[in-house]
Amino acid sequence: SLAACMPASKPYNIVYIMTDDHTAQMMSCYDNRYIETPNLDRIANDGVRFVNSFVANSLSGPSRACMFTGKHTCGNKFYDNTTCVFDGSQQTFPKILRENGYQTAVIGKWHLESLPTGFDYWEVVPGQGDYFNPDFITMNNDTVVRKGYITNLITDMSIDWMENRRNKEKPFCLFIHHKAIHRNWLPEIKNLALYEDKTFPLPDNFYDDYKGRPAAASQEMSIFKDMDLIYDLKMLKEGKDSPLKERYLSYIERMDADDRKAFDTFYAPIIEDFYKRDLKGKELAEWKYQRYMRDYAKVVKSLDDNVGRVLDYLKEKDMLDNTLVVYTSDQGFYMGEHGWFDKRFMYEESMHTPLIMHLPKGLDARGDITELVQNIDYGPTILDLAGISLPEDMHGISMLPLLKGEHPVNWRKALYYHFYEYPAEHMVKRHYGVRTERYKLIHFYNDIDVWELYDLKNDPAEMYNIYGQPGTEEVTAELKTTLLDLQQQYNDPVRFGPERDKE
Ligand code: SGN
Ligand code: CA
Repeated sequence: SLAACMPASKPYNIVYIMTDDHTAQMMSCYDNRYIETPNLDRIANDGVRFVNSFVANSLSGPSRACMFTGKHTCGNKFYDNTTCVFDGSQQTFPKILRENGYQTAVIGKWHLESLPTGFDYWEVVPGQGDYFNPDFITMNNDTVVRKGYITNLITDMSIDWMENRRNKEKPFCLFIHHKAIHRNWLPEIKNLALYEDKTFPLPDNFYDDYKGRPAAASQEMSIFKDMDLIYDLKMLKEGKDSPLKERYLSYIERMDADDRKAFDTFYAPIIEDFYKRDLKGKELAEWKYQRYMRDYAKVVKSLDDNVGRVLDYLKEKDMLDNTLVVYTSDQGFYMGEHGWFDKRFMYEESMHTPLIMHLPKGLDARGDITELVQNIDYGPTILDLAGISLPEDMHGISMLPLLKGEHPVNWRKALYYHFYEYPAEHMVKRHYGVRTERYKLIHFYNDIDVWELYDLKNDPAEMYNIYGQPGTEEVTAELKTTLLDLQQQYNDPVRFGPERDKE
């Protein structure tokens, strides 16, 4: 018959763009208080915006391992950035795509310690990578220096792969993994002067006293106490020292001479003014906050421009109708909420991660999607989109029905979270917990045994730990049952106690 002779509809391509530490507060499609991100907004405006999108473990390596395996940390065994090496022989969704005829590539930040497996092409930065003239590890395990600013370079290489290096007979899945917006927020030279006139509003809970939240009280990620004046805030001056000064020098010394000159010239009057004023207390805290916000915003600017370049390329090549474009981050971040930078905690700003998508023809959802989703769902979704049946051992579930505009009544009602990197930098205690639409229950364990309960409807900023308060017995019991069910379902051996430490 005629129908049998018709070619099957072309398989979808996937362009997956993931940044590091880019939080929804700093995307205008999520939050209009701070900055404009017109290119990211293009994705959200013609596609979908997930408003309840979360990670399973708010830290780079673990988050990436959850994403690639579709499994919680207990299933992929990449617990933390500091002691783990990703077992690259395990199942990942890029491998499954490849076995099913896809071309796969990853370019940029990798951060899983072992080298990438399961990709037709990869070129990744060692560890965190550098903003200026960064090193890259190539597929034959050479380290090469590439000249330029990292966000531009990763984009150039990604477009080059799509245009010149891939097998165009096959559908593809490309992972564009940026270093931006990671600490220490070194802006591209041409963006240095941006946002200097802007005064960012302080979050309401900038001066949090952490009452009733001992784990929040003992962290080391305070803008006021822990942010390094030289390394983070660029206040380099003869005779001034700081704990991370040497690291800072090693980063800025990578710049070309003319870039370095422009960089030093830009900061000179700010440094001069800063040391002259000799700020203390709240004035110093708020000065640090403004500099942090400005640097972060400048780094976002390069990112947004480069996302625009990728979208323009796909448009010019007529690929948008056939390509799913995903934009997300390895986790959210604190922009001064609770007085903090960094992430790790199961609190909203860092458990949340931005997730917006441009949808190819055939997927009709538009606007906001409110269902609870997590980064373990990305693999199942992409496999499902490619028409590949899902392996049974993945923890995540396919979001494809949501992308078709459906709202399954039996969609999950609770998300599981588990963070392990302690004792370590920023000193956020180990914890696991459960988040439903309305509530969050967290158990901090290891060298502490503290439960926290938040009513996100009445207390979205998570300032009032209501665990143990009269009237919460029933909801607490329900959440504990859900938590245990999830720990059993995902086979997490740590159940209501520090069992992993005893193994
Ligand atoms: C580095 C940063 C930390 C950050 C971790 C993890 N310190 O160690 O501030 O929390 O990365 O970030 S720095 O002095 O080296 O900048 S992650 O996103 O890679 O998990
Ligand atoms: Ca990160």
